Amino acid sequence: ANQVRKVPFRHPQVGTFFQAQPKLENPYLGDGLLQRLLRRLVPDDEAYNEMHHDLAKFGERILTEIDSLGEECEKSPPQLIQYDPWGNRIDDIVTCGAWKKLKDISAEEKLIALGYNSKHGQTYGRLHQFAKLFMFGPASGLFSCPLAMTDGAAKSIKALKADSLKFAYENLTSTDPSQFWTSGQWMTERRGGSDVGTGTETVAIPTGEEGKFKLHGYKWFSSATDSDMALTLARIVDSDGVALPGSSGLSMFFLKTRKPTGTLNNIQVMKLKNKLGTRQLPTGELLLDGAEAQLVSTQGRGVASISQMLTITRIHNGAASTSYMRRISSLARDYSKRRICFGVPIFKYPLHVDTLAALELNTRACTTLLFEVVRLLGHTEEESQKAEEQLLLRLLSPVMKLYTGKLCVPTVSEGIECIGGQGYIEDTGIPKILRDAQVTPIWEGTTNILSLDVLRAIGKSKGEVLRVWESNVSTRLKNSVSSKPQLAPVAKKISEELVQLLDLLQNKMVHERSARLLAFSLAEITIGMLLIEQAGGATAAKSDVIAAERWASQIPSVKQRFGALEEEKIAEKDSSELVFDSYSE
Ligand code: UCC
Ligand code: FAD
Repeated sequence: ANQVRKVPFRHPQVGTFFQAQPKLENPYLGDGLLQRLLRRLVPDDEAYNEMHHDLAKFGERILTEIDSLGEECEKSPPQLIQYDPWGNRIDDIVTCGAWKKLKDISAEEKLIALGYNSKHGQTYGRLHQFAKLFMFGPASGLFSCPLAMTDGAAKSIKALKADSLKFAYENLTSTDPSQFWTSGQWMTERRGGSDVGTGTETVAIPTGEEGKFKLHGYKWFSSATDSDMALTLARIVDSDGVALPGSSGLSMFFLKTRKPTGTLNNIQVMKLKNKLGTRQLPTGELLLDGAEAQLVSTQGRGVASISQMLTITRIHNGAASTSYMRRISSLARDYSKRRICFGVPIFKYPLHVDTLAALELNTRACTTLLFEVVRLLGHTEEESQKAEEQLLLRLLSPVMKLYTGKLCVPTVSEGIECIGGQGYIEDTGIPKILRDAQVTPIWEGTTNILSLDVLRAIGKSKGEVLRVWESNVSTRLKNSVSSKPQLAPVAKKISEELVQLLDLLQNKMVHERSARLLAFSLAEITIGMLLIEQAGGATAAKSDVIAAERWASQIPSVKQRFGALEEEKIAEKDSSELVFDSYSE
């Protein structure tokens, strides 16, 4: 009767219960779809086994080494030291040790080289490379960003076939950390990032030496400001100091960021930007004050030339967007096994599992679209490349970038909610996923700009690209149904959507205002076909069939999507009325 009950929360005790921490999975071994997809896309056993072992090993390295380096980059963001103690302007961008180590790891793990030198061919090389990048993304402390631009620069320089740039190509694709270079891509200026033709004020003044210029201008956004080189745009001025306006006045230039002495190449880093996310990444404003540069495009073909680079960086962007979805889905499913609410682990609640399934479906959808574009990239780089695949790559790379970028933000947000209040706590490392995801629909072309790019691709091919797309999707749907007749109803739904979309296009119901709707429909129909193909393939799991069925039943129909615009229910003037109600300039 005199017993004293133990009081668990009496000072200094804080109770005996501690929150369950979601465990990071090996991003390869924990991703069944990725494994099955690669097995199907790489039929050669020897090549596949080599890739499989490398990816499993790399997954382990991410768990044991890389992920914590990425965390350190978030905790120790880059700093700009503009002056030394003696008053000299130095513009030193100080990055943490982990950032430098991630650069070394990128070379050692061949994160760029795999896309250029693979003994099993280009398609295999690109698939292997992007599987690694996809795993690396959320762990990389945003080193994925300089890698994207490095890959884009390597591809552009390779295409130029210029002896004078061979050394740069070799550095960009090197596997030796001491030789490995990264590249910047400086397009955006104060006046505009979408409208580069009007926005570019940078001028290029000939030095008198063949192909050599001095650049003067202000680059408003430069990520990876610590890179070794950059490709950039400027306007060549003639002897009267006059330059052509607009896009046709732009040319592409190569420059090294530092002189042989190690000082900056007449470049001043004016500031590092204070950003919502991507805080690990040194994004600066640069004043080019006579930076020495080499003209590397035909004069006036700057935009068309840098577009090669954009195709690559946009594919990397899709890999990053999708990788954020995979990371949050993986953490959320693990958490569901550990977190107990109302007496049972939350995975026991069908409502919660439906929520997780929606995350998983979005992730799978984007994964299949990403690897389709990667496969096409590899094919178009093979010697036997086909014009049709070139067209498909041109259409589907902006579609994939915009769709994955758009979907990753709500998907990551929902995934964070699945981890409850802990998902919102900064030092869990989880909130940064949402911050970093939010940039992917913005940089490398916003959703609207890329939707317009889809119209540009269709217009430039005079519609041929759509004919090729239609025939490709239809044939692959038929093949999947032949190998697994159970898929016939799902394939029928996707075929019907395809027909509806082509009808709209034929009747010219697609115009600038509906460019987004078109791009989303193209993405969702293509994904429908890809999920069905995966479900009908030799490596299919039961969950692949479920994913295909769910996708087909949940995507909005083309009719629903375009209906309102088509019937003029959304009049242009009404949108303005809605937006600018009570607004005064
Ligand atoms: O944001 C940036 C870096 C961020 C960091 C890297 C992250 C990577 C992912 C990391 C993951 C973590 S760099 C800045 C990115 N900036 C953009 O993406 C620009 C967005 N704006 C556009 O894309 C616009 O549509 C423009 C600039 C291309 C529009 O320019 P124009 O001059 O008005 O366009 P035109 O006149 O229609 O096209 C000029 C030529 C045409 O060729 P020709 O003359 O032969 O007819 C076009 O067909 O360029 C061609 N062209 C293309 N070709 C234009 N776009 C493309 C394209 N996408 N592919 C092929
Ligand atoms: P704007 O062009 O001003 O767009 C504003 C809005 O208008 C957008 O929603 C857009 O979709 C819409 N819009 C514009 N035109 C149209 C149209 N015709 N029809 C319909 N809608 C339209 N750039 C580089 O060159 N190099 C870099 O390394 C780099 N790094 C970056 C890093 C970060 C963190 C960020 C945030 C940006 C970076 N950028 C970089 C810039 C980036 O590419 C641009 O911000 C982006 O392309 C958008 O351009 P903008 O900011 O000028 O937006």
